[in-house]
Amino acid sequence: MAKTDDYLDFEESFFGKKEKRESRKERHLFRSKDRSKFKKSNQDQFKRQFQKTFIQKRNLKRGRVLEITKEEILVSSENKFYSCSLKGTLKKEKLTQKNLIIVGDFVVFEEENHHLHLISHVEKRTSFLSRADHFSKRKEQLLAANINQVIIVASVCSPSFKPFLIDRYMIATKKGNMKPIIVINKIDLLSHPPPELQKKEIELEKALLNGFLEAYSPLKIPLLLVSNVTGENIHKLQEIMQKKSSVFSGQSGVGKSSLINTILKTCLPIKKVKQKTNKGSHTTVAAKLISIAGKGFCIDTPGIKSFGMWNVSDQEILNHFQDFLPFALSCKFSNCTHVHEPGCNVKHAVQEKKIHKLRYHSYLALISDTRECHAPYSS
Ligand SMILES: Nc1nc2c(ncn2[C@@H]2O[C@H](COP(=O)(O)OP(=O)(O)OP(=O)(O)O)[C@@H](O)[C@H]2O)c(=O)[nH]1
Ligand SMILES: [Mg+2]
Ligand SMILES: [Zn+2]
Repeated sequence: MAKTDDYLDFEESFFGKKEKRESRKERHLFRSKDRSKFKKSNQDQFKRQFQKTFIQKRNLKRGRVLEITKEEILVSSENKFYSCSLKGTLKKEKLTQKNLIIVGDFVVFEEENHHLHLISHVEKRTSFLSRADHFSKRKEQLLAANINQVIIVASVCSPSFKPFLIDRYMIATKKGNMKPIIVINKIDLLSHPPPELQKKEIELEKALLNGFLEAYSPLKIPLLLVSNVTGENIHKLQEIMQKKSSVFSGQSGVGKSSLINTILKTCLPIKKVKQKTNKGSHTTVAAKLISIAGKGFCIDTPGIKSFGMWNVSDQEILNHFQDFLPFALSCKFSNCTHVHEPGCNVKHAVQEKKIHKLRYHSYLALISDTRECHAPYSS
């Protein structure tokens, strides 16, 4: 959306499409009051000032969504909390998105009565994390908004390490305009395994992790091996989170809430991984925004069953695999997809161990998913 459309969008939330003329009148009046300040070249400043005046004049409030439950949307504004719901006109706009509003959104709301507040406008997001909805693959499900970085949490042994899930997260992270940070938790289990884990399983996990480190360390993506039990590298994660907004995302049971509890001294509920299935218990049920003592934010999210990428093209997947590029230049066909074509130099580089096989297998899995209409990778 063009920058100048931002405030038109804002006005439309309040006036509706039919009353555009009224909103235009109001905007012109506002501009004419101080021509010197708002030159055409300074649309951003104009938009902010117009919005501020509009909010004050109508007794509206601006705040940030902290939590969304079945009962309410909890919004914080100037250190106070408000229980809100969505205004009817907004709900009608549901098109391809499963949810119109998400934790981290900046919203404008109005008081309907003492207990009820109605959200009439959701501000344009600077960044967002989304995936294809688990049930209806044709809908986009937003997970969090207006954040700097995604802490992609995985674990070893319990639940077992799933390297392929990480590329999916990284693609969604970059598409949503954020930075990925990979955190592999429960590293203590490799040196001090519980009795229920067999030696063979531990060896397999170690080999998988070593392969992953070999393949992904050269990519220069921040990557931490941590343990919430021994405290290994927790201070490094804490440093990364300072003065930033981060969203913790990953499978159920990998220890997202546990890590947040340790770092931010919160009391988020946590639950054991089910021994029978080696899967998490889906303990966190709703995303929650927590402030870091005035120096940033952190969002805890429910563990996901699957992460289907939303609206990602083959080219976007290929762009993610920058390490293929030097080899792809020498493929026989310039439009080689590196899947089935003869004379593919990428495949040759995999055989020669110049591209790590884990990277190539991850690429193949992602490409095959886009062919199957964004089918997700299930745990
Ligand atoms: N051994 C070990 N266990 C851990 C570690 N971190 C967390 N756990 C345990 O893992 C289990 C699951 O932790 P949670 O924090 O509830 O996991 P979660 O990712 O928030 O799970 P959902 O809310 O279901 O998405 C708990 O029993 C924790 O005590 C760790 O570093 N090492
Ligand atoms: Mg949790
Ligand atoms: Zn090729």
